[in-house]
Amino acid sequence: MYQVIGTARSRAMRVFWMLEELEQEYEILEAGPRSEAIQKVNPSGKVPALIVDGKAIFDSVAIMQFLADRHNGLTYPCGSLERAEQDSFMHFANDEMDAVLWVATKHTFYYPEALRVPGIRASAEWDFARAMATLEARLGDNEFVMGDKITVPDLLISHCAGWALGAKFELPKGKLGDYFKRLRARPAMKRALAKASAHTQG
Ligand SMILES: N[C@@H](CCC(=O)N[C@@H](CS)C(=O)NCC(=O)O)C(=O)O
Repeated sequence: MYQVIGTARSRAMRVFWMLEELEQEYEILEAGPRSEAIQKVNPSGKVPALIVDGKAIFDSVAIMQFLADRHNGLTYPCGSLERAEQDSFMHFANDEMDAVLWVATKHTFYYPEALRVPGIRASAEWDFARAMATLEARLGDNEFVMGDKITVPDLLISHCAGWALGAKFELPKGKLGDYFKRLRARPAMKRALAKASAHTQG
């Protein structure tokens, strides 16, 4: 059985969701960033980590793609043109959404106060709005970013959109708003949330 180190309020949520989509069993080892449990397996102290066959894999995106490849779900095969496009959406989400939100988060409460630059928030909102315009154009009338088939970047994008909402960034309405709602309504997402929350409550 897979083990995931992390919490629902971290990027580990992406991994729980992916495991639910793939209908894989997993155990949550609840531990936060910089905790002793994560530092034992990941020198950076960042969550999540996936423990598989005694080996720890880090980085939520690497973990999600590994699981998709291993269980042949939510992905196109390596070397296909579709996979190249799918990967480009992964990089888009990481560069234009995750990185922007992470900078804003660090300057809001994560860094020691002396290092926080409040003005960063305005530039992050500007970058995020541009990312939303790009995504809207790339999504078009599709159900998912790759068309009819849900793939790994949909989960990543949706997780970032939830993060943005929590951080009070403006999220578009219309087709993109519907796309976000569609993803968050997925039964696998709800199962992941219920399992992670039940875990947190003990
Ligand atoms: N690219 C990594 C980022 C991991 C990351 O930054 N995780 C946060 C929690 S969501 C963390 O552990 N931060 C601790 C730190 O930066 O010190 C991933 O996607 O897993």
